[in-house]
Amino acid sequence: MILTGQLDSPFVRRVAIALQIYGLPFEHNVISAYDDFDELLALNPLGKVPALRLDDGRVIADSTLILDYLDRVAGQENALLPDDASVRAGLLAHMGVAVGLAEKAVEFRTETVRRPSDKVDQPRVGRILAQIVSALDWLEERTPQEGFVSGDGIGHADIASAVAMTFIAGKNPEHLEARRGDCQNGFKKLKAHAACCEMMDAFRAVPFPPA
Ligand SMILES: N[C@@H](CCC(=O)N[C@@H](CS)C(=O)NCC(=O)O)C(=O)O
Repeated sequence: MILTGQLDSPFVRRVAIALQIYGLPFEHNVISAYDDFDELLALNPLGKVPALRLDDGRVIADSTLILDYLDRVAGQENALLPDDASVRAGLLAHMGVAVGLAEKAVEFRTETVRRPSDKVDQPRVGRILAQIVSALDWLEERTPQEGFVSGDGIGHADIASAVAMTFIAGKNPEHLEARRGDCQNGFKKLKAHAACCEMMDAFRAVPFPPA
């Protein structure tokens, strides 16, 4: 298997971390979604990362779809989402907000860093910021004081939350400042949960690159 994409992408990173946890060997093709666009388009018709090339040549894109496949390769015992529909529903909801938060954090940078400053659409940026704060609030409320969101062991919901938090802390830490009473405690549980995950071997093996 070959995983394409850089580890500064929270989506590539959540797949790389899961691969470490499963203990599945993979090659890492570190190309940029922007600077190596032609190479990426040849691999994934959407020109996006992550993309996972299977040994038979098929390519799966989108981190959640890749992880759905990998959970099945790893087998029921090692899957990072439980099978029980009711438990799974709660964790899918958590994972959905965490992955969506990462998407909004990336979109914020696309709107503010990649656009010429006189072309920035401020109302759109304001909407993205509101979505980021709302998602952070939602996740903070549902993150335990200690341990994992997924129960006894780490799961996809935990990984998605931790990589989103690390991305935001690395790129736009101002999002994490409590403001307007949105979150009085400064997202303390979310930060502690991410810090705890980042200390695990699977996270340290595929670290978020320093700026
Ligand atoms: N929902 C997707 C998001 C993937 C995504 O947005 N990747 C970014 C890099 S962080 C990308 O490839 N952007 C290039 C583009 O959209 O043109 C996933 O979970 O894989």
